Amino acid sequence: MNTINVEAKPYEYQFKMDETALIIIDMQRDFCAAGGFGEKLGNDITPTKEIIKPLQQVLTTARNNEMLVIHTREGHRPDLSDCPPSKLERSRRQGAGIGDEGPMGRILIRGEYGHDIVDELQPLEGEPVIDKPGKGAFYKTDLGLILQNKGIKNLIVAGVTTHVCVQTTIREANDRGYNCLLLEDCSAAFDPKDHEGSIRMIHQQGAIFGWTTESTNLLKAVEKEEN
Ligand code: TIU
Repeated sequence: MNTINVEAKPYEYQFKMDETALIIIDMQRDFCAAGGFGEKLGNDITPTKEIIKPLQQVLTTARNNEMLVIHTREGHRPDLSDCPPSKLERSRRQGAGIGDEGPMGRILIRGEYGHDIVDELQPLEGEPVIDKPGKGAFYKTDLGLILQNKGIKNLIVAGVTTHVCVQTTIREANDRGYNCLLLEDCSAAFDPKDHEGSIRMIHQQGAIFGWTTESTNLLKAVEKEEN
């Protein structure tokens, strides 16, 4: 397989299609729709909704090129037995009680409508969906095992929110030896300042945690390879 070169910060990101996974973090209704966890925490969900369209384009390109696509969802068992009491207590104090009834079902609970991925980015059959109890996608999941078994070395990362689950996952991946590329316009935080700060933290000091770029740069690089 040929090496694909993507214009990125702080310098060019290189990957081979068969050694790379697109990982889409927590594009759940609970973070992108009214009445979900994100909104109940006191946030404006406009930024998380806005990335659905560009992310759809990246997802289509990844699928067309047979890149491994992995989806994650943050959430808990209906009996909350996998939810740390400290997390539960803080969510309740903030008015976004995990497990409370909302307009899309119980908040952040597996199997509920609000916990699932938005219609536009629904996984295809066979694409791994990682259900995670924490912010990081590696913590208490089989993500690492799947990546290892599939010979993955690079992660192209998108989703929500940039400063919470996306950044936590990139930090976890970095320590495990993966080269991560964050798609800036396919990830979002509720407050743009948190989004911008995360981008800077990731690519600073010579890609201390990884690289960042706009999705158009990725699509351009892949298109060049296709021709
Ligand atoms: N609160 C917030 O910004 N995010 C989360 O709680 N979870 C994820 O980022 N998925």
